[in-house]
Amino acid sequence: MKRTPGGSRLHIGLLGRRNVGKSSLLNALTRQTVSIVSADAGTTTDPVGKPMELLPLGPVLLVDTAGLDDEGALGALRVERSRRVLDRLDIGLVIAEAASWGRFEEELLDELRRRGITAVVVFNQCDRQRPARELVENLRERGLEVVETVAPRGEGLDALRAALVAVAPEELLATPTLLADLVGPDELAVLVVPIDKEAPKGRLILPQAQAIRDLLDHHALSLVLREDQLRAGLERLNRPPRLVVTDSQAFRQVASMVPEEIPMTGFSVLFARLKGDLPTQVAGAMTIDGLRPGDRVLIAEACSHHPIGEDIGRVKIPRWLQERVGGPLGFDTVQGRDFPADLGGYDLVVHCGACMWNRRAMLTRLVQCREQQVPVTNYGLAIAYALGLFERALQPFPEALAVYRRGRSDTPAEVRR
Ligand SMILES: Nc1nc2c(ncn2[C@@H]2O[C@H](COP(=O)(O)OP(=O)(O)OP(=O)(O)O)[C@@H](O)[C@H]2O)c(=O)[nH]1
Ligand code: SF4
Ligand SMILES: [Mg+2]
Repeated sequence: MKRTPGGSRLHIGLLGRRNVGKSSLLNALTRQTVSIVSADAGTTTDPVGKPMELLPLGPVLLVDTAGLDDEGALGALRVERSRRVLDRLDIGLVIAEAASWGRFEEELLDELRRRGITAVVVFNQCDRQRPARELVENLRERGLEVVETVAPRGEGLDALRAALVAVAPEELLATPTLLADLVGPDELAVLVVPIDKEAPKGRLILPQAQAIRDLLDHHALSLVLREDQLRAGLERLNRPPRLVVTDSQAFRQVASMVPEEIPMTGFSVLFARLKGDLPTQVAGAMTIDGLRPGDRVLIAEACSHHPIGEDIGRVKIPRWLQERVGGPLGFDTVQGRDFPADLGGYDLVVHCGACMWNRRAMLTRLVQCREQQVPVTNYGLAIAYALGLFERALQPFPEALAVYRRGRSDTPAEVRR
């Protein structure tokens, strides 16, 4: 796992009465036995912190606590220790059984509000009893996220992740840089910008402009050139650039000119990291191998533009994917907010880099895909995969590369191409 200082992890507390399933929920979220679970009330006696990567949010610290309704002298001590956990929480999951929701939970919600901790209500044990509709509506009217789970079966966890994305503070969702961290101060990035008929007249598109600005902000150097100038541009340098970034449409051409030892990637791969969640979208791209002629692909763009000529979403990506699959696929294209609520008919979603959006909007889409078990990737990743340049495009991102290599070693050879 990525080393992230504790301070920049989102701290999420699992709170509630004894025996509601706090520890079961922690274990389900981490897919490990972190906390002991038992039918005896008061099993967890001390707060247990578990750092983890909670996709698609990123690094979090989950803190299991003792039941806050514990009794007796020893119980009071446990409660006190668990209460201290509140001092460092960003989000408190108020976990309850539907049948026993009452004053205790309402007071806990009040306390969280007073302390400025965002609350999410989790009704666990929903296999036994689901909460009354009026109660859920009442909580939602108060602006609370409400989810229903069955922790031992892992049910409702996607909804819980979605609720966490919805309430997570903006600054925790914002990744600080687009690419400057891959380059370093006073080091050089070469940006390859094709000027073809799809390029808007007289200006750069937003991802290119943002990349240049990010490099300037972080005192890195940039050399911006067209793909037909790349060879000459590289020859003039007295030392290799730290990174070459290309428009994904020119991947093949650029990869053939950039020596293997120079890390190379695409603008939209950078955006998968910045706005979305790179590992999820890497895993999504890898499902291209499982596509068969006749399967359906949703191409989604976050903003609307008039398609011109060999439009990337409408012409190039369909062509490259079909070449890879070896037969026709069905494509639908949506723009802006016209993303279908029901993704049931799709085998893959290929999303644009969402440069116009904040990260939360993109993460919400990723969660939506995940909930409906539809793999999702983005333009650059899909193109790199379809063209057989995936490892090359992931070279600057060791974690994503590890996801890819693990996935490959888990995939039987006959499914791979
Ligand atoms: N049927 C059902 N049982 C559950 C569910 N979640 C937890 N349990 C069971 O409820 C009991 C208590 O679960 P724990 O996870 O230990 O509950 P806890 O809130 O951590 O309890 P304390 O640590 O004692 O405060 C165990 O027997 C679990 O197997 C659920 O969703 N459905
Ligand atoms: S939001 Fe998407 S479609 Fe719009 S310019 Fe950015 S990457 Fe392209
Ligand atoms: Mg417990």
